[in-house]
Amino acid sequence: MNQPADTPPTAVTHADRLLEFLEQRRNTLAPLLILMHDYPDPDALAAGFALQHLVQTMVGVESRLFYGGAVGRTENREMVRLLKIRIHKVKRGVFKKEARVALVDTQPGFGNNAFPRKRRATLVIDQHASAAPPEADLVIIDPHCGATCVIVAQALLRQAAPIPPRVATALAYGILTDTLDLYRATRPDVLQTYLAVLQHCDMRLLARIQNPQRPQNFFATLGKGIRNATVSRRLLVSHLGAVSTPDLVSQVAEFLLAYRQLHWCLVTGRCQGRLHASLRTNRPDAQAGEVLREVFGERRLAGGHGAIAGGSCLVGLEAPDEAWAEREQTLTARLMKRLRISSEIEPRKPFAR
Ligand SMILES: [Mn+2]
Repeated sequence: MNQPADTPPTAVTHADRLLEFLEQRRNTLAPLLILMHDYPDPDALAAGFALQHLVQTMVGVESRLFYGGAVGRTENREMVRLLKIRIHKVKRGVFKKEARVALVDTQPGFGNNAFPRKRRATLVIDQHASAAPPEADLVIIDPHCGATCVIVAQALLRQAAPIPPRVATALAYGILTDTLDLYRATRPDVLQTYLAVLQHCDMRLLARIQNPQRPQNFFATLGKGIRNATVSRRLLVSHLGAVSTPDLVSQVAEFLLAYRQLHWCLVTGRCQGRLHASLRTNRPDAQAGEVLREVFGERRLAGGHGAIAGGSCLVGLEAPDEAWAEREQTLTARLMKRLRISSEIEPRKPFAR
């Protein structure tokens, strides 16, 4: 066993519960479908990919990995391509009655996945706290694990078999991105798990995923995000207008949060009839997910944790420009109110020419 030392009882329990469940259900797991959230991030991809590997090696069940939306970020596309992660877009009819569904990095009832309402899941593995426990045969929710893929990694590490380089590389990158380079890895076993998978990593592939070559539209969108930025007190807001993928919205938000003296950053982008918003904060105790849910008004439209939140609302494929602008302004106004920033101060445009 190559289980990390100092694993606290809770983490052991989660990994053990998962292994026990797979063992018990080994003859009734097929056909298994693993569902990630829409616009899957590296943590969702790593959790799904590692679960697929675990189920295949441990109980011999082949599964397929599904997502909604798109894989947008250049890093994430490179992750999928270089690690040869086979993912399938959710289409109508994939959730057949006989299919067993495992959700990773999301839950039934969350607005960010394609899982049918009122359907019971087989397995849920997630790091996001939820108001009501999801309907599933096994539910593992650990809000302090840093990244959902940590839970799957710990189960894999408790197996005698070595972790293949492609799976280990996915896990390492998933942990790094979800914990902001381990800054949010507050529990010792998260760091231990990272170090344990790192030993099996393909470092060259990891470096290529982290430093990809980027297309023209990335720089065009980033330039727009910088020029459009307005600052009121410690809040920066930037509306990108039309974007090719919602991942650009979160990427620009992360980039702009680095502007000195900011505490909060909100970036929006219009994509396929929906207004996508990303909220980032560097306040240690802030709950960005809660704040963004309040700003959206409807709870299921947004989600997140600590420093990171995202959400989207329908505006309409044919909506006129005024409808989009109105929604952008409403979100901004509600966020300012929530952060107690007076709307009477004229916002600065620090980077406009
Ligand atoms: Mn995650």
